[in-house]
Amino acid sequence: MAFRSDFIWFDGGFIPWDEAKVHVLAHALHYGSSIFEGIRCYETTRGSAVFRLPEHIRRLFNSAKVYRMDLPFTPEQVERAILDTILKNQLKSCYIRPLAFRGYGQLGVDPRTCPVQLAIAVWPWGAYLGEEALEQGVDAGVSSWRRAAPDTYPSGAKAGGNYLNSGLIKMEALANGYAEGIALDVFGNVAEGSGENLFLVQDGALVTAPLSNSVLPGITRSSVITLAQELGIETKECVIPREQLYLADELFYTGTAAELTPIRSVDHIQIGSGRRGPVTARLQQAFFNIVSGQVADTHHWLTPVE
Ligand code: PPE
Repeated sequence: MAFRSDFIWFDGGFIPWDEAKVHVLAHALHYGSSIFEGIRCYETTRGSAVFRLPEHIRRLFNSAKVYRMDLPFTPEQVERAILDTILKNQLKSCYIRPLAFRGYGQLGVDPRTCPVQLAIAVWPWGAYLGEEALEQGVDAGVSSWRRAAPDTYPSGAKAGGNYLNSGLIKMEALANGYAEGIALDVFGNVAEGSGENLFLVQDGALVTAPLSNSVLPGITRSSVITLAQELGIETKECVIPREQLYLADELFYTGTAAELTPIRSVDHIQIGSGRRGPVTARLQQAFFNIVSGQVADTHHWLTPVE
């Protein structure tokens, strides 16, 4: 389906999709001063529901706090606006993109006099790396571009500017024939994909990089850790040297857009059996069972749209 819907929520009200425009001198266009979220709304057996909405809103406000950005709405207002935007566009399932940015005011690096604006768009978005990737897995390559050092662009804040780096990683991966890249951190240890966290399965245990290795505190990441613990799978957050990627039994990406996508090769080296492994399959199943409403939402991860 097309990348659009009918209405965008912009600074407190709805406007038609095609009218959601900004001035070319908006601060964010020049200096990357935006923060955003990516959220999914699923069609469950009991109606549409948003996955981990309060956690995404909290991360949005956390990103704003890091960048000293005062959002002109409360978390409750943003939550209501997101649900209203889904309803207004009459979508049963969709991707949700709240975006806050420094708008048109004074130009120059100091953003303090620029108004902070907030927009919410929703549109249908299928499998991020392709429908068959969820089953077959994707080919990935370690990027020559590193994630930013912790004291440069903080990876704990989901800021627009961070995605200049993600774009370099993604474009290089595609140019090299991979579906996605894997970025190392400034010390050469494994960080994450251009828009996904990364998990290894090694000797039955689940391993992912700690937040100190330049990764986004992914909400899918935290959900997968919870699900693994419930399934009795040992989980560890520890520093992952590059070669451990090749030696893993299973590898997969997690993210709101990517959900749980297996990785079948890294740098043309086959991972495990070269197809989705059993631990990945179990976790995928547990995840999709919840977001489809097929099992009870015991974690209270779903916010009904109506
Ligand atoms: N790392 C990065 C760099 C990242 O952008 C995402 C989400 C994640 C990890 C996973 O976080 P979470 O969604 O909370 O599990 N990437 C978003 C944007 C993707 C895009 O192409 O735009 C997303 O998945 O919504």
